[in-house]
Amino acid sequence: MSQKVTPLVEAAIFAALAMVLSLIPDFAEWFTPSFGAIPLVLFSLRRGTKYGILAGLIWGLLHFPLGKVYYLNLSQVGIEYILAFACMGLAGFMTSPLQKSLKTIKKTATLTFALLGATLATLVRYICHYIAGVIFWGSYAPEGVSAEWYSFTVNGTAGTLTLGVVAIVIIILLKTQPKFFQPSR
Ligand code: 218
Repeated sequence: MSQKVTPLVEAAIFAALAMVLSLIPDFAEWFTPSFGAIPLVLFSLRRGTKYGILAGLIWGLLHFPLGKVYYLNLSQVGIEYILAFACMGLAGFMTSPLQKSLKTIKKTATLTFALLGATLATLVRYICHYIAGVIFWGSYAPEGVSAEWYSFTVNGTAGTLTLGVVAIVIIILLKTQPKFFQPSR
């Protein structure tokens, strides 16, 4: 396959994988971690920000034909299903330092860069959900709870749990398959 299409094909595959994991039911309502973030962050670390954002966009857009969008209004959907998912590609900021440190067998540096990328991506995504939560989801807050605090607890918990599951998989993959982060073409 031509060198240019390989990362594109991978972007489509990893976006599809992310979407399949997004079909896991929300067992803890909005507190549920986003399992789809696992393949998306791994792919972004492997291929960088440009392809990561592309895969994030595809993942977000796949929610529409599958009828998995929680729709309140257009701006909310734009923030939460396009912007927020695209932001997951920001893990790719760490691709170059990660790949350099993998060449030098610096284990701690390698792990730090990978986890930094995962943290950046998850943080920025859940800041989008926090903002959307304050503006659009405030009426769902329990009696006496402010929109800000409600959105912070809900999206803070979901974001932290998401980063947790992503971190576990990154640690395992760096130990067992470090070559995943060093594509040969
Ligand atoms: C307080 C609150 N409740 C619900 C939402 C909506 N939300 C949160 C997280 C992730 C997603 C994308 C689909 O998984 C959505 C729509 C919110 N932002 N804030």
